[in-house]
Amino acid sequence: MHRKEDARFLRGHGTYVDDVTLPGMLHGAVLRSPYAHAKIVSIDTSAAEAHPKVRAVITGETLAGLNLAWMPTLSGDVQAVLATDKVRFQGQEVAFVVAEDRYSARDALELIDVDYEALEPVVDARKALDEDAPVIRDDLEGRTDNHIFDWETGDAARTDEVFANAEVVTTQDMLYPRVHPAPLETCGSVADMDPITGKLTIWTTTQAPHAHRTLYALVAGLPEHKIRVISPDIGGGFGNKVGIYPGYVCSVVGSIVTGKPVKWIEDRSENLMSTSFARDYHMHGEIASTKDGKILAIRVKVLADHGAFNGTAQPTKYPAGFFGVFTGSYDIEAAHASVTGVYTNKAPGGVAYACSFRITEAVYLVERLVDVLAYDLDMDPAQLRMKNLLKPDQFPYQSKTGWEYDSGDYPRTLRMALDLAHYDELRMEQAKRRDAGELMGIGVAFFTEAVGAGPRKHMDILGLGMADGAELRVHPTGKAVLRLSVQSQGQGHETTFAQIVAEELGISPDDIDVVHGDTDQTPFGLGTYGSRSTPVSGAATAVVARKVRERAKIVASAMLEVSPDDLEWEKGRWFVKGDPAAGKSIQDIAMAAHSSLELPEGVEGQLDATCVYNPPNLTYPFGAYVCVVDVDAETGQVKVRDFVAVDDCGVRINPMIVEGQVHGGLADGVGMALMQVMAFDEDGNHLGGSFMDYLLPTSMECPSWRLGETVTPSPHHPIGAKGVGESATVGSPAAVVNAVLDALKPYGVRHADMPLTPAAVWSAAQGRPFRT
Ligand code: MCN
Ligand code: CUN
Repeated sequence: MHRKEDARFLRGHGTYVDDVTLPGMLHGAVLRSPYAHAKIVSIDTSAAEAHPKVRAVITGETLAGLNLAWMPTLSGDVQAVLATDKVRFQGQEVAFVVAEDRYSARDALELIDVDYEALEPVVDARKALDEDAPVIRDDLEGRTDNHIFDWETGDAARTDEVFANAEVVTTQDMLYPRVHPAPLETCGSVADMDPITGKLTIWTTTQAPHAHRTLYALVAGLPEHKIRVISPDIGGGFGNKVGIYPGYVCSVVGSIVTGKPVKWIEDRSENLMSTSFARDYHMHGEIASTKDGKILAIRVKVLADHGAFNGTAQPTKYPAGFFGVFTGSYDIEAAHASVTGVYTNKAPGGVAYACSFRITEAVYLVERLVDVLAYDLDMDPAQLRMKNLLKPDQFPYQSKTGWEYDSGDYPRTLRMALDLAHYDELRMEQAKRRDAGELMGIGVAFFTEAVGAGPRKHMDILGLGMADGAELRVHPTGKAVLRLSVQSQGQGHETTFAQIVAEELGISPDDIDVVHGDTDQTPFGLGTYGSRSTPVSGAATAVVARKVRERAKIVASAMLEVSPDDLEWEKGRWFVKGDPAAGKSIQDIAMAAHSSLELPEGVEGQLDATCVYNPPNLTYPFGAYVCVVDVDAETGQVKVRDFVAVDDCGVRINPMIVEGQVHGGLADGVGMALMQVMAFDEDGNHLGGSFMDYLLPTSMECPSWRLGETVTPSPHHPIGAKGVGESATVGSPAAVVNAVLDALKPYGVRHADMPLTPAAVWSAAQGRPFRT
């Protein structure tokens, strides 16, 4: 089925936040810090205030008077809305100007005079815990260092024991660099505080409207029913739109102060410099095995750069997200990881970008380690994986770090990927090319994700349990409206969620409207990230549709004057067992449910139903990827020649949308592996503030993806579906990097960090003799 939303998106009729225009609306602009670390000595706003079109200039001091200078982050830290004491990263918000138009607001920023006293910045996370490192968070009481948290998982003693007795131990340091989700639409908001009703309406780029509303209520002290958060069409989120940014809060304060609606929209540089980055994990990995390649244990130490405020979004109990799944898809004896988080003078964030809560980092780590082990053992990396993959009869599988993988048939999926790629022929071709001095590489990666957070007894964000609501109303004529707590940023929810209802009730998807992204119109729930919409809200949708079906059964039994027990369901109608002609369609039943038909005692009319779904477990999608690259030895340029991706996300609701999700994620992977990085100079200046420097992949860098699929339903999900929105971003970087390093094998290069730009590839090969 084609996407219902395409009718408006492809014709340019979407409504994004920047399309919202209200009568009398004013425009805001943010003054940002040019320093990574500096004391604010004074701020003089008088010249800006004198600008004829300026209506208000807001500083940290203004906010402090309202008790709004600091706001809570999603990780229980606090973050400056506008700096009061000092600035802690380049691009940090210092003042907010509200003017009659966007140009005047921007012009007035230049009239604000801020006197800074530069401080030494902490740029390298590896130096953040040095004795003499400047303390970034001196706002926090009793702070004498830049340490945020230590977290560990697995069994350290058992792991050490296995390592001590192992025949082979291989270690590798690797960096998963800082990257940015960079959605096409930047972040923004339009805040409208109605001075008469006292109701605040905020149109904003958010993946989690209900969670945002509750946070605004807690921060601003406004009652929740006086706040309406509307997330209209979103031009890509990729995790960038999970958190609350200072600009959103400033637009609200701007509206309160001026009594007019205030719009604030970031430009590209602001988006890249100040909003949620992703990754930035310095990882030390060790893998133990037998001489013939049976993997025994994995041991990991991570240093996590969280920037100036700990703003990562993840369930409370998991400061390193779901990095705990770093044992990957393998049957091992023991595992242990420790993660230390530190503050640096960089923008906060830390989870965003199709990561499934740090599973991207975990998969990259284990898939690089396996390849490094293959290199050391001189084994074929595909065979090494096949030898160690979990077997179908091991599911549900209890991992050594406490996760329960719900279902899988890994060997079948890997075999399919290798067959589709013609793996054996590729290896023969590679041998020939090497003889001719050419660099060709074949990279394999296998991943398992844990998505659909999550069971309420284990998971919450800022104390809010991770369940989601769904509400289904069936109108008298048999058309329906489904109301959801999750929000689509381009994933096609209006189509796929209508399809779930259609499948359960036999109503055409065209007759089912999906409403989301408006807290006044939808039930509470924690929103869209970590590919949780299908695992959680998709389940809620199936359950609510089944409730409607059961109500329809009672109405049908009254219509047909038989006992409900004598009725049988076939898609779209209830009929009398043994008499298929005697039946009622769901449309007839809907009309009867609203009519004067006499229903049994205690049965209400209408067919509407609601559900709150608390998932019993996460879902565990998986996949096998094969990437083929050609590398130009003289320039270091990498060309991705072929990419085969076999994904298993359980039952697929809309295969076309699933493929689109996979295509997008594969492009992300090529981008991260080969070109994307947020770099900083030694003063903490951000070097990737535009798309001239921060490189996104285009169709030129991407091959024509070749996809395959296996279907292993989730046993605990009502329709057997698992999430897929982030799978390819999680699984593909390792495949690309493994391919490039496989190409460089003749030079004896074992590892090189992303991004593998031509310069990085060329340097890695320099000064090393080529050996076939
Ligand atoms: N789907 C399906 N069958 C399945 C699983 C999913 O048909 N077995 C469909 C779903 O119904 C949905 C889509 O595939 O329409 C993605 O579903 P799901 O895996 O549940 O992920 P979410 O809807 O929760 O989307 C979030 C996920 C995340 S966290 C990021 S980051 C990301 C991603 O989706 N951001 C995206 N994909 C994106 N795609 C676009 N176009 N834009 C983004 O910002
Ligand atoms: Cu981590 S990016 Mo998505 O979960 O919104």
